[in-house]
Amino acid sequence: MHSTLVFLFAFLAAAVNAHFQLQYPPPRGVFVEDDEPTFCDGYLTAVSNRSEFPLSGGFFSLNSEHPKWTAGVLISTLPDPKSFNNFSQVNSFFQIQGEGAFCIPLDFSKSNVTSLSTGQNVTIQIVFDGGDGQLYQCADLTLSNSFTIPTNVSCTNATSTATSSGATSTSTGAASTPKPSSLGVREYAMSSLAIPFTLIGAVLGLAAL
Ligand SMILES: [Cu+2]
Repeated sequence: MHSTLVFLFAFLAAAVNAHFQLQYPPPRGVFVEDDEPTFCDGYLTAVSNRSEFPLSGGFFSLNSEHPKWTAGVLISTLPDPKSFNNFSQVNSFFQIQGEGAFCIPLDFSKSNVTSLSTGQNVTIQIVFDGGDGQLYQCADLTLSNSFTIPTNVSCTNATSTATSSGATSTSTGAASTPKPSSLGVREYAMSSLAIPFTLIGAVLGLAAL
């Protein structure tokens, strides 16, 4: 009973605060708003109970409390990374307009990070900027070429308005059948793989807005 109430209050607190909350894969610990501007939301040590995560065809999901935001994924292959220098950028940063739940493809097999293998332990760090500075949450993973994200893990998008400064449109015309909005963001992110867009570039792009 007591723990249920604690959980409920934690959930409500997260729901009314600004910033973002990584939903999947699970972050190292519960969201701490005041620590989110710091490395791994203030969680400095890799967890022992890592989440299995697919080498290809994966996604991550988050809840955005900001209406317009830029995000990206960093990865470290160290067993217990301790600084941003231990991370490299997985894919292009992307910009999305909308608050609420978002599901973004995270396909390591199609990323610019090579030589990842099944069974490997990695840490991802989600970088998010909704206008009040860069925010960070980390998840400790074990990669797998046989693991599929369970279908009960939510993958939805509150809006389908993904854009990017300098990114070309991903529209391919009317030939394809209508798709759910979630696929819009997926397609956008896939096409963005071809666009060199560094972390520094993302910061400069935001500053120019
Ligand atoms: Cu915020």
